[in-house]
Amino acid sequence: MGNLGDRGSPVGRRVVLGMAGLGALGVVFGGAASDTIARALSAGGGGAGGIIPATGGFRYYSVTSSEPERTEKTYRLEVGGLVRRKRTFRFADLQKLPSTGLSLDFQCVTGWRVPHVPWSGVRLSDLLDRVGVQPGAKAVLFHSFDGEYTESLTLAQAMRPDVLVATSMYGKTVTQSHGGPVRLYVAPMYGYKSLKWLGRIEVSDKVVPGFWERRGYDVDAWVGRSNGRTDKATSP
Ligand SMILES: Nc1nc2c(c(=O)[nH]1)N[C@H]1C(S)=C(S)[C@@H](COP(=O)(O)O)O[C@H]1N2
Ligand SMILES: [Mo]
Repeated sequence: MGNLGDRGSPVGRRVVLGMAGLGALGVVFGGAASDTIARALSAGGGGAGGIIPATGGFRYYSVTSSEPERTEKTYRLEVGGLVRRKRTFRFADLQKLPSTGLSLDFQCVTGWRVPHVPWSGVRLSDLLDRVGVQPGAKAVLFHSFDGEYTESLTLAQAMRPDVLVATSMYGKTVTQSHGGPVRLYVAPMYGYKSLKWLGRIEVSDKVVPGFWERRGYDVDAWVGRSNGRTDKATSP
């Protein structure tokens, strides 16, 4: 994976139009390039070692054709919208906040599931408490610094204890391919809610359907209770 720059061209739209022609149901992703990267990672070439096994493990997904790069040093998380105090958090600022660990399954709506993934980071609720949520706030919107991907949660969902602004996965800083250095982990919902390369959080008066939700996936993405699927829940 080379130095591809900050923003790639979005491939999602093109791929989805192709899928519509097939009448298929399933999350589609960055196509051949992503498969190649996933194989490279599973072979250990991406420095991810054994954490992305060839089968039964994470698949690498991105709707952009290149990966955005932010290091622990250059990373910034902006938190704004309907908050009392707008703030920008550096990686080191996040590390100073109370840390929460969760070890729960990660399930993609296409069917793959990774058991017992150890995550840690700052609870989204703790972060929101720091900035103060204004009356009238009903939702939290997330923007990826890949420039394309978006997600949102209702405020009640965002305040759940199993929703993390994740800084670590398998005991190390979240890798670039997995959306590091900071991504969202929404434990009780399908993987598409767990936005990678988290750059901005905006507290809002309404939910805005995210990237895949504008393309047909459920906005309330509870594992086993949405998208017509019957998977076992990933979080109590
Ligand atoms: N920015 C961004 N976040 C994203 C995605 C994406 O394409 N771009 N894909 C989502 C989907 S569908 C899944 S299943 C997970 C995959 O996470 P992984 O690439 O770490 O396996 O990321 C989610 N977050
Ligand atoms: Mo997914």
